[in-house]
Amino acid sequence: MQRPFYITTPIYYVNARPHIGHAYTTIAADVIARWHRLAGRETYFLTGTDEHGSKVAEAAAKAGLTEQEFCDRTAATFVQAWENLGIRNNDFIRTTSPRHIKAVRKILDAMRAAKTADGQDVVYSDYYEGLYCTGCEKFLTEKELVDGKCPYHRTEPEKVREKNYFFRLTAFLPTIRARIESGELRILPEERRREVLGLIDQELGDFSLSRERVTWGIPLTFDDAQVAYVWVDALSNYISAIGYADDREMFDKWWTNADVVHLMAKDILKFHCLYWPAMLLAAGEKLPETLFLHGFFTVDGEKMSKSLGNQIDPNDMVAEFGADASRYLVLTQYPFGVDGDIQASRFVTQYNSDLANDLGNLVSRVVKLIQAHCDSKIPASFGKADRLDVLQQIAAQTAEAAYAHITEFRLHAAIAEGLTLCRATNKFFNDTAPWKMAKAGKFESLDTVLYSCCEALRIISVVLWPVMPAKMNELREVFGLDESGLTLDDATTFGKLQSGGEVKLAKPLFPRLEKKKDKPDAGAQSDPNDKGSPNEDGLLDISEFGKVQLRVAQVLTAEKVEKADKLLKLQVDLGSEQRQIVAGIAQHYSPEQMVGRKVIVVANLKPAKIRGIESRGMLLAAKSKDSLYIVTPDGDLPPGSGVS
Ligand code: ME8
Repeated sequence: MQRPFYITTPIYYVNARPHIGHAYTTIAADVIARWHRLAGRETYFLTGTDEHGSKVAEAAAKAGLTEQEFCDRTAATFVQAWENLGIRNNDFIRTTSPRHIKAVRKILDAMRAAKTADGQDVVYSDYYEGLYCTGCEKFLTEKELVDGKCPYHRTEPEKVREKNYFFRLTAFLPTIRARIESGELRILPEERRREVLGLIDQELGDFSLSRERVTWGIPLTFDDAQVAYVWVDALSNYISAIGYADDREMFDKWWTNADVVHLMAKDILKFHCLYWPAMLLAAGEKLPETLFLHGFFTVDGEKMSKSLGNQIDPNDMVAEFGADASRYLVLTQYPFGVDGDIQASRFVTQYNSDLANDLGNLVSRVVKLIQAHCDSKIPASFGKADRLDVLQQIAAQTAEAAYAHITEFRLHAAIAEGLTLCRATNKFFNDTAPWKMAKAGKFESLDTVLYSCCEALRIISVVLWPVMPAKMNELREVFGLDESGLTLDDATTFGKLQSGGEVKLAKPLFPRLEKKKDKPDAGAQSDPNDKGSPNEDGLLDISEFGKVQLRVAQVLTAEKVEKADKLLKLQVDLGSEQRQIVAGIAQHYSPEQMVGRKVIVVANLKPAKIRGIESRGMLLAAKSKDSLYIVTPDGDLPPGSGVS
């Protein structure tokens, strides 16, 4: 009997709405959990929200809400986002819930009572003086600062001196090192393991486990003037959700006797790989088996940030691609474990090629032939067909190979196994050309080929189910199958599909998506209420770009357009002529700011009417979600000068 499998994601801060970074880890954990369930392993999957700390209190005050109201509101957006993405977590833990608070108080008591091997108190009181960044919820060292500021939040940390309780981390580091080196505590990937061992070598100090100045937190059991440090509070979620406070049976099942995996990105390595194991050792509990720290990704080459406006909202992705394709797209941008970059402009092309074409189209073609030549019933196999051996071989090993990847956290490789089988089935279908068999009256061969395609698709429906559960259920329904036969075992033999059942496909599995047309952006021809969209290919022929005439122009007059709060009407001097341009920039520039300014204009556009006003040209502007900046030549050029 395999031990039960318990997998967690970080619990996400509630001071931001869910973004694609949170979705990435949560989808990955869901895929891993679903695979283990397919393999028949008892599995528990936990996610949740991290709701205490001064950052949350500040955000709540800003929003004019009590802390709890604020937490309730944001936690609900996470619950909803995960539901929209088809995440099947067993539980959702919130750090403001009574069961969590109870568990934190219990672990605090356990740590307070603990002694180190040489008889010292694990928890001791002392003064702490340091530079505290509320953004990070942590003290920063002078070394970490850049120009005196926090490198992440670009704010100056506060100088703070307060009485704190400290946790004697240093006493546990040798044990943690030994457990990591023996493999008892697996830290993956290898690069992260080395990083942790390197941190231990740096002779880290003890950490402070309480805060005097913070009020939105869990009061210490032994000093209610202090609250638990947010990381002590947050890390405890992994056990508070599974009965640590008052359900030992549940706790033993999912912790003491389970295979525990914490999944996260590498940003929170120190807390998980050192603080958390030390806390558990102090409390006399076993350590998690595995910590997997995947990479951090950028979006279009830039770090994701609210201020840059480049955070992708998973709900927007679901609206555009559906839950399953979103899950697929998010996980297939780069290998799981390393750092990567996500370019939303590639999503439509990839969706069309992998899902609409390779998979969806294959299903439609197979079903069409079955409807035309097999009375809409799954045909019988007559055992032999050209090239069938190759397909059978690939198909029979796909599921086990994919699961083996999953056990080593190679999610991209597991998904690729499914796609490889899909492409092999396409090749088999194209090479054997069953439509020709039908014409030639070779019905046994036709039946065998079509049966084999159905069977390969059945296996694909299992292998890709963890990443695209709803769509793979739809695929199974085509052959009259439901979730009951959905097991790893079922996918390891070729030939299990019963003949004779009805085949029906109501609508294409993955309808092709149209690439969005490039819409004009902030300039005159655009409707400023339109969000605009990038060119999905991202690639333009040089000759196409050469058609665009860009000119330097000088703004002569500017005025607001009545009843259109985003529009300015500009008269511009283009050197050889004067023109009127209506531009969607009024929320970023006042008429006064525009007069006299040199701008770059797209000069060879057909005249357009915007709110009934003629506009002949567009202004170039750089923009992110909330900001817009007019592009101005870096030098004093006369109006009419060319731009290349
Ligand atoms: O750190 N690339 O919460 P958080 C990959 N509350 N993953 C990303 C990502 C990106 N660009 N951005 C975010 C916290 N993530 C604490 C955790 S746990 C006891 C407490 C994911 O809201 C990734 O999983 O800042 C990362 O570790 C997590 O979001 C950080 O979420």
